[in-house]
Amino acid sequence: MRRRRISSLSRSFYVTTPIYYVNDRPHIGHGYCTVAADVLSRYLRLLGSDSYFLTGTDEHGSKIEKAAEASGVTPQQLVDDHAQSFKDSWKMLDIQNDYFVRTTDARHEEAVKKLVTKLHETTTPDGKSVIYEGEYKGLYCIGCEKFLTEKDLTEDGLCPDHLVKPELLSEKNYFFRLTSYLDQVRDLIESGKLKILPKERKNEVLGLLRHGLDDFSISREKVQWGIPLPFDPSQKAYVWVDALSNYITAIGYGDDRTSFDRWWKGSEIVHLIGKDILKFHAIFWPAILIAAGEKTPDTIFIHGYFTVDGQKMSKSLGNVISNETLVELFGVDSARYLLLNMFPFGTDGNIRLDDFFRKYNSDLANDLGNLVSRTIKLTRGNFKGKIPPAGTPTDDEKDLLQFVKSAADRCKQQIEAINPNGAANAFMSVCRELNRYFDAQKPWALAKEGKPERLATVLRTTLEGIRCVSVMAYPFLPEKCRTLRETLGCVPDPKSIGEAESLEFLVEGAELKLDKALFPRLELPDEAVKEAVDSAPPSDDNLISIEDFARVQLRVAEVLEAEPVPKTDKLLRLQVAIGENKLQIVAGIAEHYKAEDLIGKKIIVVANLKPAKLRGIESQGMLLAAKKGKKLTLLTIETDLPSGATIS
Ligand code: ME8
Repeated sequence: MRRRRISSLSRSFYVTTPIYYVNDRPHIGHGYCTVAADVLSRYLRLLGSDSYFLTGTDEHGSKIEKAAEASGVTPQQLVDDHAQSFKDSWKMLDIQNDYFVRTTDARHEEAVKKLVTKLHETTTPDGKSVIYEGEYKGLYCIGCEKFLTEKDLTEDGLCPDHLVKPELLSEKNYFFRLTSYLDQVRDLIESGKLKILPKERKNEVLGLLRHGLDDFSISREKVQWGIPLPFDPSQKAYVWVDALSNYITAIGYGDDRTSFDRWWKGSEIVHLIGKDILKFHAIFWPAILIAAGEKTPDTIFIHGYFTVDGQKMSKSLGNVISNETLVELFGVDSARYLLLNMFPFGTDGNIRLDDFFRKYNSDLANDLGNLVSRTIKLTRGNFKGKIPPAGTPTDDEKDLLQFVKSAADRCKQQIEAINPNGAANAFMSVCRELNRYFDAQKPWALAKEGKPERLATVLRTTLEGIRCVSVMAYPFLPEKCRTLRETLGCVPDPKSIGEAESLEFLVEGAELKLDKALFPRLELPDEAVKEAVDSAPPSDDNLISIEDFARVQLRVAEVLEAEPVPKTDKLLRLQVAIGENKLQIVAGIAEHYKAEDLIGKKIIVVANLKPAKLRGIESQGMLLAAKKGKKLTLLTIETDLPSGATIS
């Protein structure tokens, strides 16, 4: 049977991430959704579609007001600084968003005013005003920026997400008549006109709708840092109304009709979000759009959540992994690949840094990187590093071609189903199949047996297969694929997935230029988890008080003895004197200092740490060192202060 060609999608897509709260610093949870949107958008282009990719920051509301006050800066200073850290993080991860929206942009603020004015002037199908004035009494969680009911709270009366007591609020608010639109929203979702994926999430939303929802407040009276309502400037737009509107204000709602018509009305709208904000996106947002007379989104995909070592990532637990950490450890492309491929896109997953190392080594260093190295090595050894002729294909080559084509087809289907992880599995399966083919054909034996024609076919076919991988993997690993393609003498950026449908593309005689391993194997560092978590940047709610800090006893200590801990490359055992007392410290510094060079040095230690065992040896303190990437320097005291002196 002839396989069908991969049809090009030739459609237009509008792909968005949530806009992230700027009171936080970017971490791998934000990185996860943003890299997914980037991969999706790049893939859609490879499949022949247009794509517009939006991300940005959510910058208004009481949360920001409070964070700014706590840091002694103005809200504007805080949001400018934090928005920049999101932009920097996305640049570092090679994210190619088409626009970065900030809710404090004048353009966004003006468009939000137009939207709420429009809603204010509109009546519901049953003739009531969409916006009406009311009195709100209820519990409000600033962390969530939402009202909670008694049933939402934990047994101790706390917000289940932030574990803080919500505030009791009573104020004049404007309300959106959600109840008049719930039937229409349910019809949209039930009919599949608005797809909520994965389908368990669709059921969850339908469950919420069955349960019934109330009208919701769209303004706040006591908040200063927000967009004033044009029809009552004493009230500020509720952050969620302000935030959800970003999806239309960023592409020209109210100020650029051509762009708005093209990307909102004329495109398939795909919102990627986490489960925490499902109700706002799947119910409130479509209802607002229906009321405003605008098209509703086509797809809302709810991706899974990372937990770290079994716990929710949270600043207060100190287990937040930053995007920088991942890039420092693995490089940009591998960080992108790893973020998206630890578990399926629609399910939650627990991660540990050492799982990232294992995945890197098995997929990238081994299945892809090693395949490339050994193919190039044999080509160098037998054909002076030049791409050999294809020769006559046997059934083995024809089967391989079918495998590659069906993998490219699978990539397309997975992207249409918004499953980047499925597309990655498809191209990794090609790597594994190429390895199987290579091992079965034994090109090293063909070389020994003096069969240059067959050897040429096997190497050429493997190189062509690697080129196909460089197309399918390109949205995940753009820089590495460019390098790989240049090595193979191809244009760096593949134009279309169609290039992965053929095993006859390379130019015979072109010289292979790769001179170093694409994905060198990485050692799994013992302390990776700890270091990575420690390097998360400080943020507003992991600040500690002076009293907390005063409990830590920092003292000058003199190193009396130092020796390597047997059977490890990293640990040294030190005996230090702190005045009259002695402490034993086991420290992971053997790669940076020789034991004998430490004797006599005055260092700084935490002297009141609970003892812990490392490799069976008790460690009674901790020494202070400065660390960046692989470089580590102990903090030492160069004056004549005696050991035992306190640091304050
Ligand atoms: O909710 N695992 O912003 P936010 C995976 N401003 N994804 C995670 C994650 C984790 N551990 N933590 C966060 C807001 N995310 C609002 C959105 S949109 C109009 C307004 C991702 O900074 C996930 O996509 O709390 C989640 O939905 C988003 O970050 C929440 O970001």
